[in-house]
Amino acid sequence: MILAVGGAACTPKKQSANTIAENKIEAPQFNADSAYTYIEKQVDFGPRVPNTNAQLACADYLTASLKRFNATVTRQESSVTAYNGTKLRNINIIGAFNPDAQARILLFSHWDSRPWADQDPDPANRNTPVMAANDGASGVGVLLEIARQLAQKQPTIGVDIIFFDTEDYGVESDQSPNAENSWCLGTQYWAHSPHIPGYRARFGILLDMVGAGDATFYREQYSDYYASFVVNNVWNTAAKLGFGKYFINEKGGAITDDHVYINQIAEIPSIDIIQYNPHFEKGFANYWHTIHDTMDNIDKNTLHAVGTTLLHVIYNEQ
Ligand code: AHN
Ligand code: ZN
Repeated sequence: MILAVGGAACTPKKQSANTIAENKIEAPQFNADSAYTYIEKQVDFGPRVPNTNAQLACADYLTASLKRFNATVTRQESSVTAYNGTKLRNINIIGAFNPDAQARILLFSHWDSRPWADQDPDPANRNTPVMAANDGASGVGVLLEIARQLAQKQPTIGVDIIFFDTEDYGVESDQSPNAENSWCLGTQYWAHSPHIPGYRARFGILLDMVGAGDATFYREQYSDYYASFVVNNVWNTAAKLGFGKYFINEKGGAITDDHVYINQIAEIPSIDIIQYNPHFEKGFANYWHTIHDTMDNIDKNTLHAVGTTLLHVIYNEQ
């Protein structure tokens, strides 16, 4: 009963409105304005496409932000090879909170922008990079606000936040014979070569496209296959907090995303909170991978629902 307020009958002390009964820990308040600003800040660099100056500028911003929130920061830079043979500068940015704690949670999002708006209805736009306000920046913005909260109140458990690069350089199987494993290159690199050899976490949570007003998050199928206990935890927490209109407790799509490699290669049970509606033709929103993935679609209510749910999951982990 996460939101029950007030103490047991024998507790004379007045409790604050935020106090959570039944041994639940108090979670700090997620500030959606702050998360929104962190998204806007990334978008202001322009598309964060690998091998561009915007990539470098945004990497510096993300690194500096995590440092400002007192994380122990590792910037993991490498070269990865895209499906078409292009060498991509990959920059994974890792922030460790409570780094000495043995028990850890891993939170992650991709921060790169897709180089081509190949789903745009207008063929003239299909070589234009995506601004990636939702598909990239939204998850990072929520995690930066969580980082700010972690700096203010240390949870019992250790938390690692990873911003993965070069997620969105992939193609579908009808586009290239090399399409397999063409997505999530930064995550694949890290899963093979984690910043700490033998890195372990109790579980992982990926945020992907978590900022749009029309968002619904169904139970993604790889998440349920590898980590149903985490899906249950997150969706139950959201329901108790009153966010059931976003977190739909029904089967969603099976989506090849960063969490698949964290499950399969790093073997950390991990889930994907991703905007996907199995009742829509494309599943993804109609602005997905178009030039219309801009701040116009970002809604603070959705950021609030996702961020608040995550904070409760983090602070209730013993
Ligand atoms: C596929 O469409 C195969 N995967 C989607 C992963 C993704 C792209 N998430 C955001 N952009
Ligand atoms: Zn994408």
